Amino acid sequence: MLSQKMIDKLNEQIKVEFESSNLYLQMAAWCSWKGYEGGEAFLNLHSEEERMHMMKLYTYLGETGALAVISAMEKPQAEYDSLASMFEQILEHERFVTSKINDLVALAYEEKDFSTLNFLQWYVAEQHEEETLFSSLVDKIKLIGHDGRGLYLIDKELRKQATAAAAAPAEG
Ligand code: OFO
Repeated sequence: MLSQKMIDKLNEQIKVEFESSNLYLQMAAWCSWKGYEGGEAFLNLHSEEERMHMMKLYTYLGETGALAVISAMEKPQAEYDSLASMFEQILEHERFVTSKINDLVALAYEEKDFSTLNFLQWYVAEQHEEETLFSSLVDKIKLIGHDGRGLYLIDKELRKQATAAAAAPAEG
């Protein structure tokens, strides 16, 4: 059985994951608007992944007899200065998500809640993977540059990443 404090924090994380999903969907829409088809495909997939992260929390809360609560969402920023700055923003956002997961892990330790601690290990590994991915994309964008040809190559790289992610077996 989870403590009320843990239930509240897991519900806060549901909001964080849902907002991540909405943010990436909005970014996908901006990419589509700008003609970055690779970026759109890549961010659409990431939006779906974040929804799956949210659903894992929802399921865990239900399994432990707690009520999952869906909160009001912050409206994501609709327009971006450039593809490069958008990806820097994503990396910053993922670092924020990691800090929220770390807070949850710390609480689980403090409460000797080993079931939740075990459940959270998946998120710890996932955040490591996502920070590595986005940090390498930010580095690539810096390296390639953002003139017309650079943007074309970045968009191509994002299309490649989206295709690889779509072909990978679904996690869960
Ligand atoms: Fe990309 O963040 Fe979820 O966990």
